[in-house]
Amino acid sequence: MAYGDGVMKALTTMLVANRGEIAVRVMRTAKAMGMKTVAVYSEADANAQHVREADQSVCIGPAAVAESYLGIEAILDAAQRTGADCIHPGYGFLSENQVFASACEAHGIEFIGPPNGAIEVMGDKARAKRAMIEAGVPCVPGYQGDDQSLVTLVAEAKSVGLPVMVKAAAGGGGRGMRLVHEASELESAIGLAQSEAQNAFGSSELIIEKAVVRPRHVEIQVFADKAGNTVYLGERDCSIQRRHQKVVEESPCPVMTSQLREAMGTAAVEAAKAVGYVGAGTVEFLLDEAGEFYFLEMNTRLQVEHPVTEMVTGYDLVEWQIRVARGEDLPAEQADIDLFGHAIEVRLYAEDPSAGFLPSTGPIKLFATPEGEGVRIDSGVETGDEVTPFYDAMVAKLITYGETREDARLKMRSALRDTALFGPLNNRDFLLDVLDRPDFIHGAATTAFIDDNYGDVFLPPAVSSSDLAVAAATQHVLAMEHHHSQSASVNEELLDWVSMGRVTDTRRYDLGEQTYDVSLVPLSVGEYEVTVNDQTHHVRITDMGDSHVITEIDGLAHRYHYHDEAPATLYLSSDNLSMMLADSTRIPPEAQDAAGGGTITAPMHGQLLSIDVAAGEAVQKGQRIAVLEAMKMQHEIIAPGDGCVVEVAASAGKQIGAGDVIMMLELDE
Ligand code: MV4
Repeated sequence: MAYGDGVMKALTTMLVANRGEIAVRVMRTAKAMGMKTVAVYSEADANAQHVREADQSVCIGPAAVAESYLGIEAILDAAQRTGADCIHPGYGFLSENQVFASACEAHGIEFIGPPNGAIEVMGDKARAKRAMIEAGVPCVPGYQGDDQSLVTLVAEAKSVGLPVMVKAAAGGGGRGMRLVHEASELESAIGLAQSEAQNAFGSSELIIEKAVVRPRHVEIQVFADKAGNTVYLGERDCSIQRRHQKVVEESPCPVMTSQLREAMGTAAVEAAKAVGYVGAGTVEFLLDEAGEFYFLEMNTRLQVEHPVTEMVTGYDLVEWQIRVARGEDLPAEQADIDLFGHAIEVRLYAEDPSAGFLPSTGPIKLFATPEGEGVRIDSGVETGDEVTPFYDAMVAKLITYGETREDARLKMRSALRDTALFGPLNNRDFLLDVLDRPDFIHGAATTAFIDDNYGDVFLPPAVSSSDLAVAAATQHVLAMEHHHSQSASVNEELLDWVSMGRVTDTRRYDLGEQTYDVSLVPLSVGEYEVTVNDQTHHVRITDMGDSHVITEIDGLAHRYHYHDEAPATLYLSSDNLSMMLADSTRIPPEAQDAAGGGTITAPMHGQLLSIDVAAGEAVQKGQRIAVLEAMKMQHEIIAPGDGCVVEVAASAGKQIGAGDVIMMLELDE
């Protein structure tokens, strides 16, 4: 079918060629519009939330993306078997893949995305830039020509003027990019960039641009229907990024004016029209300190951060995509599109900020998020699910809305304080810190924000003695409840407590270098005197649910999320700190034994500090064989019995996931 011929298509069944939060989010709108939904999944995702929420689901292969979510044949086959008449690609994976888009068309399946030609032009920085210059869209001054000889590139860089950005034409999102300050470095930098580009993208083609200093990343959401109507839906400021991964996004951009918005919006619409765009697209610009803007690239998909645009415009962009795919006109004209209030989105990643933001995996023991007016959570996991190492580390997005930017910011702080993710380490505490930085508060953050404010690691705030007092009181109450529920044989400890009223309950938490000895004395039911090293607190447990506890510490009320792994471990999350606390006086010896006899696995995600034995060595029961550091605590891994080391599977200094094999022992009978 040709675009713009006015033909309407009835679309009844949507296959979503994606996973995680975006698959869940897309299916919700499809369902709301009366469509049947089909999920595809890899073997690692057999019980994932997007599969649970779909009407039908089809396994498309093993965990590795190349064998599942990138498998064009298997996905088209799933579409045919389930009668899907359209495919939504989400973001990432096949969303900007021309081969996939045309294969859908060849199979008579509507690809919910732009026409092939638009994907093709925008996928090549040099072609995209030439098309934009032709269309009158402001671009960063530079060179995007065919002559790729070293002599020409160096000469062009000099005439553009240093500093310059050297970018791979086939790259994107910051990959294959380098900044050159000195003329003397040009030749080697360009040579290196060419070989890197060849290796990474199969093409050594480069473009050269004047480097914009401390820009903001401001992108315009555009939408076009098949009749050629094209509009812009305001902007998103995505300046806060870590290594080209967005962390916080918002709309409107804090420094936007109505004149600038109209200029950028018009330029973005021209960009879309120049490539015959259809559907949802995003035109990325750099905005410099003088208020000049420059085209960077166009993303030919629905983006991760689209919810902030939905919040300030009131439109459902997935609904718009479906209407456009059916052949309908855009639901609104430019003159009708207004922005109201302010929206902020943060990305919750399963990663370890204290270890360079390395991905963190494992079972999710608790995922609790707040509900309320002006708070939206887009997530792809629930309590009991698992974060696996195969896919992107983003597990959820929190989006808040307020009348003003400050309203939205305060609402986000409060939403994050009410969020707990236990199991995989995550960036919640980091996000809270970002929200309170002066540059963010003042709307002054540029792309230099993370470098200006943080190094390569983020160290969480220090644990307070009142947090540890709450931990001890919570563990005490849970243990008492457990004894009560097992009342057939009344525990000695409980008997002591009942008959004498007061018995000191002691615990020891090792956190990094520090050891905290905690002693708890019950004063009355739910009321304790808790001493942490030398500091004494008065703790009252005022309310306790399955996953939250409200306490009054020295007269001040606090709310915590918790997850209990009796008898030793308690996950606890305060307003700004997520903790995993293990009471070393209660770690049972059997918990240190490995699951499969001689298979020694990591009890939790962490960094292996040492491996103390080598293959072939004999070990004795109780001997330390490795040390794991997790959440600033050192855990000794001990041999569960006498035997011999068959194989060492992990190495010291490396991150390791919960359940990963450290070594194999052969235990004596
Ligand atoms: C630039 C630039 C400065 N000058 N180009 C990074 C991602 C890719 N989309 C383009 N990027 C940049 N291109 C010129 N001519 C600075 C960046 C940049 C950046 C852009 C957006 C968001 C975050 C960024 C972080 C570092 C550098």
